[in-house]
Amino acid sequence: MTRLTILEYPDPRLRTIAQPVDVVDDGLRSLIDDMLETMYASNGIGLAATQVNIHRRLLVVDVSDDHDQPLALINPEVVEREEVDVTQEGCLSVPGIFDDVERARRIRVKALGRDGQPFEMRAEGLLAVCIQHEIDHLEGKLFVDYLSELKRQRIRKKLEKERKLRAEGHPAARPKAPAI
Ligand code: GNR
Ligand code: NI
Repeated sequence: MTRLTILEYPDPRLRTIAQPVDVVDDGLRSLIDDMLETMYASNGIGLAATQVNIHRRLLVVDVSDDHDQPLALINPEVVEREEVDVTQEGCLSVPGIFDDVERARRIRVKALGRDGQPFEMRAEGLLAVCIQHEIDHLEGKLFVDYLSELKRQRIRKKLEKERKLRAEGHPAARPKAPAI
């Protein structure tokens, strides 16, 4: 198992549109395990392959308190959306920033599992939000894209400043938990 490096906004690689996975093999399963390890180590509830600079349609989620409900979705597709809700979101690629985003409250998703078999699932609440947030990553989209241009500009400047300070050897205090 390997902990992977998470790209951070405004890294342009986060804007890459991921390509479909064509074979689910041991190499892909090993990547899934590395992504789960990386997600848990960062206290995240989801991680998209895009965030670790792998531009394939693959995401992992686990919204359980005990980190015992890992789920991998390969080539995921939202096939139904019901109701909308506003939730405060965070992102491991936009550390320390939290803001409200409107998304579907309930969804049906089609995907392949880590065994390569197609499945369909229903999700609601935080799990539904998280899956939509991760699928956005696969499209090169970040939650800050839903905020105003002014907010996004402020966030970009703040993160660029922190990055510069870190490069100079002044690590800015960084919240470990991205999420709620
Ligand atoms: O850990 C995360 N928490 C979170 C909280 C609210 C809405 C979405 C998320 S996803 C985020 C991890 C992440 O950045 N996944 O891409
Ligand atoms: Ni994210």
